[in-house]
Amino acid sequence: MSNSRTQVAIIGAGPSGLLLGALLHKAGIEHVIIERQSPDYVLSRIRAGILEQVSVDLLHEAGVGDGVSQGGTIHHSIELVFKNTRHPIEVTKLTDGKVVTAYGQTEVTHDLMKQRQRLGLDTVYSAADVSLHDFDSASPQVRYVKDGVSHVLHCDFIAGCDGFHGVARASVPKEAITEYEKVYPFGWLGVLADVPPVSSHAIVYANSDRGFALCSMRSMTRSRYYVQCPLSDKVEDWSDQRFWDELRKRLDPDMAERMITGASIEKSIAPLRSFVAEPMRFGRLFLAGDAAHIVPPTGAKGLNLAASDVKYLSSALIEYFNERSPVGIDHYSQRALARVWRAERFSWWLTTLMHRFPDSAGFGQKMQEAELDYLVHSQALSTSLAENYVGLPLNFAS
Ligand code: RFL
Ligand code: PHB
Repeated sequence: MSNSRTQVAIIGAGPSGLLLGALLHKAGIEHVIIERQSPDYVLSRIRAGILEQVSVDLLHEAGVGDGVSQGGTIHHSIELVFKNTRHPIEVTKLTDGKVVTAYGQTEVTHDLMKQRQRLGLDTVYSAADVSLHDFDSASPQVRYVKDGVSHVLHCDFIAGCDGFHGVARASVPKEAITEYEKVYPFGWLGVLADVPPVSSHAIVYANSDRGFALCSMRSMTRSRYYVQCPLSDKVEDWSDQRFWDELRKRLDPDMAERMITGASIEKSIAPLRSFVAEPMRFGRLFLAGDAAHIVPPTGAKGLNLAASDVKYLSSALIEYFNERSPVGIDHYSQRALARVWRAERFSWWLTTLMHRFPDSAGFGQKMQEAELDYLVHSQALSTSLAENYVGLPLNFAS
């Protein structure tokens, strides 16, 4: 059995954990990250692609802004497709100059991992049997097994950054936590391919009578596309040819014709879910990112919410250790949840507007078309879409 000590034990080396580690290190606060998977496995997960300005600013603050500055693509608009027709929403014009940046979660993770390596920061990968103890006392511990040896890490605080299926939220007594959840009756089939994106200046969100489709990108030579599919579908049901044929049918004719196809380099199906756990603090344990909340990917808020949680949490911990003030940690949960619920609302609204629901043929479909018509002709509703898409400010009245 080996014993060690740090100030903050971070569970999970996804974007939340890595970003929190970088910000704490910069402020001179010791931490260790404990991750269940190997570095290669963490990097193999293809997920988010769109960063709000708040998230880009945070990457710069954490000292890893060069990657996104050099490799990111700035978007000034969104393309909405419905009834086979394309309608641009001029996001930048509607938000006094704000933009989003297309830059992959894989790249964000890679940039943060490289920085940790360079700085010699402590990350325990492939940790087994991770468990959390005594976080309702002043001396919490994290236990884990690495290469057959048991370890106890003593700390002042634990940050649960271990995603939706992690151990942190599951360690909280049931009566101390309230969970809110909505599961959607479909999934997204995603394909990554080394072909130029059909739209490199804007994400395309398509509502079609065959279901939702999305065209995104990772670079000028790498595309990320999705189609709505039944939850019962398996990746093996979808040959590349079937995927490209289906995607084309859900877009407007011009885009369908311009679409360049190629062999997929990744293909996966993700279920869609809205989920929030309240509160986000339990004594000396804090939850951040997907460990505390999930949004359906429509609107691209998941990674961005993880980043804003980490901004609030790192500021609170820095205030605690460097200014001896508990005000930030006492307000963390309330502050983070105010922004979480607004992003939950936006993601739920856009998901509901853009997808085919099994029970909403006829009237439901007409309501979607009427709302989309209203949206593209109304400055008020377009502005609401745009200001949520670029991301709400970090500080707003709640
Ligand atoms: P992660 O990325 O799940 O990382 C958690 C880490 O914790 C580890 N872990 C454990 N470690 C130790 N002990 C345990 N017991 C552990 N259990 C788990 C895991 O191995 C993992 O490494 O959570 P994090 O860091 O909070 O980051 C959240 C984001 O990954 C997520 O919100 C986004 O990917 C969501 N998302 C999107 N967000 C956006 O902002 N923009 C997008 O465009 C966007 N597109 C998407 C998405 C998510 C998708 N899927 C697959 C759910 C598109 C898709 C298809
Ligand atoms: C992506 O690039 O993976 C992506 C973009 C926009 C979304 C969801 C996912 O709304």
